[in-house]
Amino acid sequence: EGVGVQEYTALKLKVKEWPQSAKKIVDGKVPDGANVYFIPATLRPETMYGQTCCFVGPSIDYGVFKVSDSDYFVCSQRAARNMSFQSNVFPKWGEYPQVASFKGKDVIGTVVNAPLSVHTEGVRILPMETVKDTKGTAVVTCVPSDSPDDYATVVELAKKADYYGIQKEWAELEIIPIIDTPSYGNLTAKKLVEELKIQSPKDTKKLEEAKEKAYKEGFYKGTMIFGDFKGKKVEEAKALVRQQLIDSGDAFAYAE
Ligand code: A2H
Repeated sequence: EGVGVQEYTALKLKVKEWPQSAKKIVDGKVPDGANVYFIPATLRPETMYGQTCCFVGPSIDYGVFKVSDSDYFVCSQRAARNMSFQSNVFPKWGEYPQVASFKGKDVIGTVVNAPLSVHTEGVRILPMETVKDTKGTAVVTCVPSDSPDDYATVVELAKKADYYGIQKEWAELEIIPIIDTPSYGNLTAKKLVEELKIQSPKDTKKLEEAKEKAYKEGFYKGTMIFGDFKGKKVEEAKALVRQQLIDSGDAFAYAE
């Protein structure tokens, strides 16, 4: 935002199962047996234990980009281009071969594996109307315990599952406490959404306030109560979880 660089952690969520309707997107374009990953960009890698789904913008254009013979990434074309000028993703500088394209709404219901998430059975790709295609990768992983936007969105999706064309239970995976904070307890986002009486993901002004409060409180005063760095301050755990994800090959640095 503004001047300076945003240092994201780009996470690799491997597709386990495409819905029938999405199979044609990759059929004949991605070789059988190759891995396809949705790539959300996050500023809160220490919260990845609590992923319950992953969001795409339903009307946003996405691409499938070839990284190697065995690995393909899903993100916005803008993000793929940016990645091609960072040395850690594509083999050739400035090249980001695109093999397929689709709209977010075409892949709703896809099951992906979310690294570190307690939901090891996989999580669903779901729609989020407020995803912007002008920042990050236009893929947003959902951590409703700590992100007010994510919490408000899963509540909305479960409430109007039919309208969004999803199964209600896809939006209702268990939300586990990951970080304890002095002011908002261990489900910071839920607490703030309720306290500020946020009714929907479209309450943008209140959500902005909630986001600000959650971020400050979580980052500066939070303590990990889950995972390998349980007991450590969030300020310290953030870099440790990020490095662990990068070392295991489940994430990479992405800046813009
Ligand atoms: B964060 P910044 Cl737990 N459109 O990750 C909308 N939101 C986007 C996005 C896009 N194109 N790309 C990334 N984001 C979200 C975790 C998280 C995040 C938690 C708490 C707060 C939080 C789980 N979602 O962000 O505008 C992503 O959600 C609040 C700032 O580039 C990413 O980190 O500063 C964050 O917004 C990036 O926001």
